[in-house]
Amino acid sequence: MSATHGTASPEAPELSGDAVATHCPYCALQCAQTLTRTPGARLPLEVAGRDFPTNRGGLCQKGWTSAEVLRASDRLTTPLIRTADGGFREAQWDEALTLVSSRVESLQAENGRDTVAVFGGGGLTNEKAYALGKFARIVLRTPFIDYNGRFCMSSAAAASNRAFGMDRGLGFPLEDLGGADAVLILGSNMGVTMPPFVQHLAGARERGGLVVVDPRETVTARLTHGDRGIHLAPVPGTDMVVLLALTHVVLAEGLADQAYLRERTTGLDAVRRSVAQWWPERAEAVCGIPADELRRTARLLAAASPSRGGRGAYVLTGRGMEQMSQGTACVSAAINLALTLGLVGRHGSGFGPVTGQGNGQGGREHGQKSDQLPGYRMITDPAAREHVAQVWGVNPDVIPGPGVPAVKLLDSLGREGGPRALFVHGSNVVVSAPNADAVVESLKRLDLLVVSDLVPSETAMLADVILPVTQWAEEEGTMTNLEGRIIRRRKAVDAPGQARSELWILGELARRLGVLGGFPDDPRAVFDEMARASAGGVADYAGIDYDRLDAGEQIHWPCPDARHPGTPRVFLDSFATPDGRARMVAVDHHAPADDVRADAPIHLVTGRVLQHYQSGAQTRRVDELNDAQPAPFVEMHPLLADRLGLSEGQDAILTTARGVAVAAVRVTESIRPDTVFMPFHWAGAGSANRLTNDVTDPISGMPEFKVTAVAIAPALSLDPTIPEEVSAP
Ligand SMILES: Nc1nc2c(c(=O)[nH]1)N[C@H]1C(S)=C(S)[C@@H](COP(=O)(O)OP(=O)(O)OC[C@H]3O[C@@H](n4cnc5c(=O)[nH]c(N)nc54)[C@H](O)[C@@H]3O)O[C@H]1N2
Ligand SMILES: Nc1nc2c(c(=O)[nH]1)N[C@H]1C(S)=C(S)[C@@H](COP(=O)(O)OP(=O)(O)OC[C@H]3O[C@@H](n4cnc5c(=O)[nH]c(N)nc54)[C@H](O)[C@@H]3O)O[C@H]1N2
Ligand code: SF4
Ligand SMILES: [Mo]
Repeated sequence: MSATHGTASPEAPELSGDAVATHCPYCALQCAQTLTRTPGARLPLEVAGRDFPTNRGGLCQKGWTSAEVLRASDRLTTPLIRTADGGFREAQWDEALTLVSSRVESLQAENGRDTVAVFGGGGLTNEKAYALGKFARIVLRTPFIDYNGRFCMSSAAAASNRAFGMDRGLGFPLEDLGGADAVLILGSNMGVTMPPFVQHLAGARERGGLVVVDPRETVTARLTHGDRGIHLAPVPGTDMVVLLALTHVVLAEGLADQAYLRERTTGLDAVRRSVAQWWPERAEAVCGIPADELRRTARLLAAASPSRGGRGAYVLTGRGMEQMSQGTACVSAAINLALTLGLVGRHGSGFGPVTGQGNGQGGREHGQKSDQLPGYRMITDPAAREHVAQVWGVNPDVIPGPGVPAVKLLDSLGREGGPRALFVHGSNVVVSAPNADAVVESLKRLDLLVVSDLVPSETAMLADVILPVTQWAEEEGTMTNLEGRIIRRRKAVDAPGQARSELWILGELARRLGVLGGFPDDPRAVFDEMARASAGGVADYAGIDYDRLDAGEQIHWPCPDARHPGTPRVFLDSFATPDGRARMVAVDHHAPADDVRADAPIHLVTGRVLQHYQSGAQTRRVDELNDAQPAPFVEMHPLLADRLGLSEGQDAILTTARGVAVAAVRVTESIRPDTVFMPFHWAGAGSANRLTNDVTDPISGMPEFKVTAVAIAPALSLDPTIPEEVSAP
């Protein structure tokens, strides 16, 4: 029987004996997949899309080809230990783990417990993320843990927390979007980064209400063509000004939802004052969008809002406006607009950031963040420490205080007083962290680098010890998707060689470091403990267990007890703030930290292409994806290419205050002539993060990935100061 017929529920479909219902290994849409075992075939599994509320059976090219990564030709299948000549040799688990634990013990004896740091990832299952946070706090007893979610959701999370007292990503099921008259999308290119998401925009498009804000005319922006909506292409880094102007128009033209603002929010007066100076003509001078377009957009959104008789409107944010040194403030400005229109905590309308990584939501709830304990609790809160310590069976004093956010952590490695050892689980920072050349230097300063991965990523290749782990179809667990919906990842095949789950690895290391018990390798047991640790917290999973999920229940947190159905829509009654009201926070604009100037006159923005995922560690190992997008490139407008003397396919040298990169030119009219775009999926000479700025948002710690000033020249005029590695790509 097919998964889409009969009485089967979306999470417990009736499948044949050889088929397993699970979800895609990659992004936060977590499209549902059916994996069918294919004994004897080249790949152990066949992948098909499965009907589910988020993807409705659809998958993107990465999802279709995901089984290839299971059999990547250089898949890690045995622990590897660095040799004196700089290579690696194969080792048994016992030798590798004992080496790691004895090195950790001696480094900690010499320098103190906080000489060891941990870097996690938003791709880890909830169970692994929880175990990793617990391992850092009560086995290593170090405050220094953070993770790649800092690069991803930190600004959105910080702004949601301060406005709503809770960060649940989208506070509503994706399907709700379909009923709205308008959807405003700022800095997300989901047509490329989450293709099946686009189905949910059909309603707004039909009614001419899709608004996309992006300096490029992306696949997503093109969805507005043909009277489907509006594309606004601001100067990079000026979304704040767009939002201040839209809010200005809503207030000035009497389009705000005054009753909602009175009953459900605080802080309007300060916001009103802060937007007063951003009348559309003034905004136009900064963001480059004609004042009339700003007015038209504000009126379109207002007409869709429930207070003006519309069917509803949504405001969605993506990394394009969040990965800024003013990222948190930008998201606050988006929230202020949504609140002014009376959209949040209401059926059929809403606000939300579009979470990125597979478990980007769950990964930020269970203790990988430097200042956080499970259940989205703060590590500085005595009651939270007490509760979690009791679940962990330790004295609260054992739990260290807050550490530092990712960029600062990476920079501190091996420096005076900084950590001398690092465990990496689920991130390829050599490619994905800002100012990547400096990150490589940081990693080289370490006395001990231990990387757990599926493949020999660029970061793993710098390690002293590499530990091979299971992936996706080889393990059980849970993920929390972009809607805060908890879903099951299920095992379909055995892992090759000696690859082991990191739940097992962490337990073995704990034992060797003298902590007996508390680190089971059974994901169900870990989930149950995590649920108890989260009980009473903001992200409350206490009422969820594998039995409920396996019976097909669709549960969104918070879910405080076993009879609770979960909370698909948050804030319908009140916000999670002390007074139940949403807090509007007045914000103002500042230019990017590294803004265009005479010797770097062009805006460099970075992002993604369809075929590659993040640092490319997984997707660069899939032939079909690699053939489609084989190499780094820089996208530019024909006018700019002309001015720079560059043509299609020619190599350009890009120089910023951090570094130099070389990439092939792609000429396209779909980008502003003052801006170039580079995807960040590659290592080496064309690695975008050699160029990006590691300045961070003061509140969230988010780096300014999305905008920096760059100088560009044809690769012919090679400067002798350019490193050889770059000049000979
Ligand atoms: N194919 C693919 N899909 C993915 C991923 C992947 O690596 N590859 N990663 C997943 C993850 S972790 C994430 S976080 C999401 C990210 O998903 P998105 O946020 O959709 O992805 P990006 O391409 O990083 O950025 C989106 C857009 O921001 C625009 N942008 C740049 N500067 C600005 C600006 O100043 N203002 C505005 N408004 N826009 C700007 C870029 O032109 C780009 O089109 O994708 C997820 N899905
Ligand atoms: N210039 C620029 N840089 C960016 C961004 C941008 O837009 N522009 N976006 C940022 C964003 S939003 C993100 S999310 C980051 C992501 O960048 P990274 O943190 O580098 O993410 P991935 O490439 O997904 O790396 C995951 C690694 O973990 C491995 N892995 C997968 N599953 C597991 C597992 O279960 N356990 C273990 N131990 N390993 C596993 C994979 O093989 C891979 O090597 O990049 C950021 N960097
Ligand atoms: S959109 Fe995301 S979850 Fe869906 S198939 Fe593509 S990568 Fe996988
Ligand atoms: Mo991300």
